[in-house]
Amino acid sequence: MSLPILYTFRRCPYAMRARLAVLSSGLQCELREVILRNKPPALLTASPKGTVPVLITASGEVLEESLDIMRWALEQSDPSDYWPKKDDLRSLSLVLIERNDGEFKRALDRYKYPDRYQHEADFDNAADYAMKYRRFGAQILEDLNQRIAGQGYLLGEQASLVDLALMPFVRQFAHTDKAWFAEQNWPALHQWLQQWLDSALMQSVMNKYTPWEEGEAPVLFGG
Ligand SMILES: N[C@@H](CCC(=O)N[C@@H](CS)C(=O)NCC(=O)O)C(=O)O
Repeated sequence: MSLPILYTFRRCPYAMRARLAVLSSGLQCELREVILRNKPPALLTASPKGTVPVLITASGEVLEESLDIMRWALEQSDPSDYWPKKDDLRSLSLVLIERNDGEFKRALDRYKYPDRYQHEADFDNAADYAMKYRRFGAQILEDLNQRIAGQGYLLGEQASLVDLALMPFVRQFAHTDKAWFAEQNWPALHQWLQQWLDSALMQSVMNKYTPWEEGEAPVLFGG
């Protein structure tokens, strides 16, 4: 039987969350590392929108949103109970992910790469623009810190899909200026991030793979 195929890019936070979920599910996939500026035709044929991650199931269904891939994996096998059973926790997860992928990602991109946004109406100069968006992002991080404080994870005392979904983005924000991040009064968030970064799960997810080429022997991931 053919394995599901996961097109991914090591440093993409959306692809990271998909790999985190697949790995924690224990399912096995064929991993295809992609270079974003040179996407393989097989990926674009399966998913013309051209983003990663993309997962093609064994039956040929194409999942082209990271959250769909996470749910696809955890709905089949979830040994760590990451996908909450209760409706209210599922709804809260989706609200937090939507804010992350919308407002927070927007702030992250403008803080990290201000020069790319010179055409925007509120752009004055790169340094001030970056700081403005760092402040927006920091408000959300402040909220995450409060949610984690006293319970350890975003939804409670147990890690969940929402921790996996947000962590790669918090990591990117933190790594943009590590000294600044470390100075912020967010002890719970600092500990939460460090714990994920040190985890065996995250270490495996960050393994390096050479970019995939058509006709190569499959690279197995997870399982
Ligand atoms: N909503 C998508 C977003 C995925 C996304 O934007 N991925 C970026 C890389 S981090 C991408 O593939 N961009 C296309 C490109 O840079 O060519 C998801 O959740 O999977």
